[in-house]
Amino acid sequence: MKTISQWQLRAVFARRMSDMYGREVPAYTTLVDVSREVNAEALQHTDAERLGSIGRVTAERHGAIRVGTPSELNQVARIFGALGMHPVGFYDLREAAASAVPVVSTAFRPLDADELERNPFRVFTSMLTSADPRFFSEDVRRQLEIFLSGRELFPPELLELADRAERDGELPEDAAERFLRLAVGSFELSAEPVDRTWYATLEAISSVAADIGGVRSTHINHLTPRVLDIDELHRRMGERGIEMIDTIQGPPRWDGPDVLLRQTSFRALAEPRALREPDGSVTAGVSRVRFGEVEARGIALTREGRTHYDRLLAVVDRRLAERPGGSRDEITREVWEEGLPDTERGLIEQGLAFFTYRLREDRPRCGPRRPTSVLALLDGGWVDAEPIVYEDFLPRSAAGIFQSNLSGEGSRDNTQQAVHYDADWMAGAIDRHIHDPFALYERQRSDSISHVAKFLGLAGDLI
Ligand code: OOG
Ligand code: NI
Repeated sequence: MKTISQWQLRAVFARRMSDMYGREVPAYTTLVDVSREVNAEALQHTDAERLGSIGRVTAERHGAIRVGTPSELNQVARIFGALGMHPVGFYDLREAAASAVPVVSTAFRPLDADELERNPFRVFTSMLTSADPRFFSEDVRRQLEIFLSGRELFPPELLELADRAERDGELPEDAAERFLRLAVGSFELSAEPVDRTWYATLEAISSVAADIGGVRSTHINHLTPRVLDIDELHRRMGERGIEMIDTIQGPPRWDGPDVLLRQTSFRALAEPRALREPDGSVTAGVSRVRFGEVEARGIALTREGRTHYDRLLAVVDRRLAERPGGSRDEITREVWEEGLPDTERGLIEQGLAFFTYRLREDRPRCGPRRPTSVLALLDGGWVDAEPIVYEDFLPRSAAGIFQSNLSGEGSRDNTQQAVHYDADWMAGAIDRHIHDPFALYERQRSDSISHVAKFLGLAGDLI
């Protein structure tokens, strides 16, 4: 019988999730249509595919899901493991958000360049920090734990199939179909009535907590297509009557290279949701927990580049505070023009961004001594530099996405001591290594350099 490999499972899963979400949240379909339109037009520009082939970009999505406990997170990791997606990065959004966002997160995604090229599906996955007393009293925490331990997000058959796909690297066709059906089904919005009182108890603390711990199932919170011109997309969505948040988060539009990630979103319409009243009757309610988001991806920054980026953002905040009423976009652009090199070469020279290097066909065959630095190889025409795309997320933008989704500020008692969570804690909870995004990009860069050095017979390390 035919077998389906992990990357094929991933590609089909991403496509079916997209179809399902389009049925559940129709504005998402508009977003995908407009993204496609904008991408087709962007292809007219010569460098349109510099950060990914149009095939990859068209299929590219990220999703966001939220779970309640370490053991639910562990199960999610098994399901994504089956799809060749591994946990990368640790995000503590409790500190990144001004209002109550009691979660810690990681992103499941493919690791290797060829796997990313086949299908780069990634899912930002958050877990409720119910042990943090700044958000949850002893009493609520106990109730939450009882509630969460009594629910089953993923059927055992799904988890068994996931383990098998992860172990074997593939599934026979019929098992693959069963796995995909169960997996997509577990991220649909459940029709089961929501207990109104319990939901409201959590909502007073944080609407994120209610969305996660107030219901007996999980659901996809949003799916995000990738677009090559996010400013144009923002404008066109407005024309179609879909009101986006008024900012694009992350770096500004400017004439220099795009780095990291720019994102913008809209709040989805209210969706019908059955409620169970205290007297046991079921009434028709609505919930507004889901939304649409779109993103443009840029070049991955090195650790130094990232520190520099965070510094630039701090300058933006300061100037904005000094100039009340000033335009954030304009100030960000101004800060970028002062503070960031406006060419890819400049980013390389200052060690701010990641590139891979490839020997040029028309490289010099003889002549003066061969250079010993990457920059000299580049300037001398030996190699081309290709930007490495940023495959991860930004805590500040993620917090912004959560916040744009909240119905109220929630509450938080900062006199209580925070509970510490970190990447090691999460690795223990899901029994898997949490990959460091910087290390993954660095490996891609240094592999390409070793290859060049070996081919040219250059002794020692290139700097
Ligand atoms: C996840 C928010 C983070 C992003 O794109 O930064 C995110 C969520 O709302 O569950 O998706
Ligand atoms: Ni997102």
